[in-house]
Amino acid sequence: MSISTDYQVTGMTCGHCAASVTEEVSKIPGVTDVQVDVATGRVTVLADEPVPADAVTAAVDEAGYEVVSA
Ligand SMILES: [Cu+2]
Repeated sequence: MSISTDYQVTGMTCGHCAASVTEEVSKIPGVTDVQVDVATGRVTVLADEPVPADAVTAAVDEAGYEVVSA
């Protein structure tokens, strides 16, 4: 079963930003796919187990951006 959760992220401006966020969020256990829409700042996290929002927030922060809402 795949769980899909959307997050709103600020600061992303290009494909490199999207790649950085994808790389960091993909490291979270259980995450199977990450889809980033730079234009809207929407990050969709697909996982096969519940992923704590704190973990996603921390990973996005690690990439250099900020989650503004989940
Ligand atoms: Cu960029």
